[in-house]
Amino acid sequence: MGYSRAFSLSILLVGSLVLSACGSSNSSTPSDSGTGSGLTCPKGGSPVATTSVTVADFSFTPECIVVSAGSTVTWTNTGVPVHSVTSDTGAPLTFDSGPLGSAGVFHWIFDSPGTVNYHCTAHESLGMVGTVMVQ
Ligand SMILES: [Cu+2]
Repeated sequence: MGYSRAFSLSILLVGSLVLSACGSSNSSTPSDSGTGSGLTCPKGGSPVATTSVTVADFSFTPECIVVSAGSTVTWTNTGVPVHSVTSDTGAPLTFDSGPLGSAGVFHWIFDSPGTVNYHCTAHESLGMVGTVMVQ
C-alpha cells in the first residue's frame, strides 16, 4: 500500500529538479546544471566549496556553496535571533529546520546533483536566502 505513494514521490522530486533551473525570480539564472568549473551562483560569483554555513546577522554565510553529492551540510545559528533553513518552493527537494534558535544546528544530506535554493522563513524579505549547489 505504501509502495505506489513512495514511488510517485520520487518521480515528483526528479521532475522538480528539472523545473528548478528556471524557478528563480532572479533575472539571470544559470540554466547549466553545473559540470565542473563553470558554476555560477544565482546572484553571480562562484560558489564556495564548504559544508558549513553560518546563520547570523540576517544572512547565510557563505550564501552560496558547492558540495559533492552525498555531503552533509551543517547550518549553525551563531547569533541570537531565531532563523530557519527552509527550501524554496520549487526546489528539487524539501527541507525545513523549523525555528533555529541561538546555537541551533541543522543538518541536511544532499544526495543528488542540482541546485537547491533556500531561505529563512522569517527574513526572506530581508534577502536572507542561500544556495546549495550539489555536484
Ligand atoms: Cu532569519
